[in-house]
Amino acid sequence: MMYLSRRALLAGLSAAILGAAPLRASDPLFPVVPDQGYATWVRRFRDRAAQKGISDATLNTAFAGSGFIPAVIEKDRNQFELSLTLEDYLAITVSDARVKAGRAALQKHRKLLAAIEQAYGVEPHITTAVWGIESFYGTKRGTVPTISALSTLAYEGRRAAFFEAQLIAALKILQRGDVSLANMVGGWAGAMGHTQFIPTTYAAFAVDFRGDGRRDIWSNDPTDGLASAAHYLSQSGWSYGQPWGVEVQLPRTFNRALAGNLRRRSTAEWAKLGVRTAGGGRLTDHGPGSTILPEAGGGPAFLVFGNYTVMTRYNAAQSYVIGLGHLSDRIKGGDRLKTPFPPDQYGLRQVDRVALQKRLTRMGYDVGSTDGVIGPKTRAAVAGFQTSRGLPVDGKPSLEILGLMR
Ligand SMILES: [Ca+2]
Repeated sequence: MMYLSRRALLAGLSAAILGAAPLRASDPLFPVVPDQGYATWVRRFRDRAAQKGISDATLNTAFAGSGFIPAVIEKDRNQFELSLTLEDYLAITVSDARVKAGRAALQKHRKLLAAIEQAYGVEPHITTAVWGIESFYGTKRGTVPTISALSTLAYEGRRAAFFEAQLIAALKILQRGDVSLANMVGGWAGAMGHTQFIPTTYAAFAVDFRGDGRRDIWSNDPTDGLASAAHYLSQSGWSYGQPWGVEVQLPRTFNRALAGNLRRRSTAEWAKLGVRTAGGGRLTDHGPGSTILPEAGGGPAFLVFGNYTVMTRYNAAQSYVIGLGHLSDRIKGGDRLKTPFPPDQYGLRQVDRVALQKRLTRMGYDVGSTDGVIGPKTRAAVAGFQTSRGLPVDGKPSLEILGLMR
């Protein structure tokens, strides 16, 4: 059965009941609203698009079913992900649920993943991890209409030139017939399908793995999406069999100036400098690598190799690449990181934060999920607890507050 969220289902039903225009792609959290400035922008954009080979017919179809989405602009202005610590980022992206689902996906799709490995030289646990990070194994591909999202960002976004190039590439996809306008949906910033390709990445790297004539990354069948992700990594220089990186233990005297992902040395040189495996053993030689220490206050360190740099092609953020790499290791059966992270700004470790959230939940407060990531809901719950006990109210968790809940 086709996957449809309850929201999408309701939107479809109401359109059918109202007998409105034919059902088109829409996301109730990202409604299209009329906007005069946008309409004027579209009229001028059509000339630029025509010069780049987009036909009138394609433009008519695309813009008859698309419009301005203010919620996309709001998202673009509030990107909170940038402020997460690595520990919090990993709590979300390499959660037990995502590891478990990844191991199940690896099993379920092992024949397809093996065929992709054969074709592109990218290991099944790596392709599966990209799938897991990008769309939780296809279950969160996004339902925002891509042409509306990209035209909104090109019209009013921070990076107009970038998004106009993405919009042109998206229109070329429609023009070629790889997908219909109604099915061309994805994230609010134009990333589409199982492995969340932006249109220019799609143009350069998407493949039609079974040769049925369409490069289909949007439908429930993950074949083309997964093959396209592996093809992208392969074309970016993936080395088969090389780890992305390994967790390491640094000597207490380690000179931090030697760290950084462009400062490469041989394994023998790192060993001479006192770098060991996280368990304290001898390093295995996987080729030249760099040492990275993601958190200023301590925590896990990694020796990363060429494949780490390949992964930055997908997303350059250090947390992202470590999350992707670590998830791939866990899917393959690997352990959690060995080195603990230092206490956070509140003096709490992850185990304390989870305990605090669980106690607040038992008291009836809504903290969202008990993942150890302190967000607005947990802070509001702490403020509620402080109020109920007649304490000064600042919404800041602490060991003292945790103690009061025992
Ligand atoms: Ca295909």
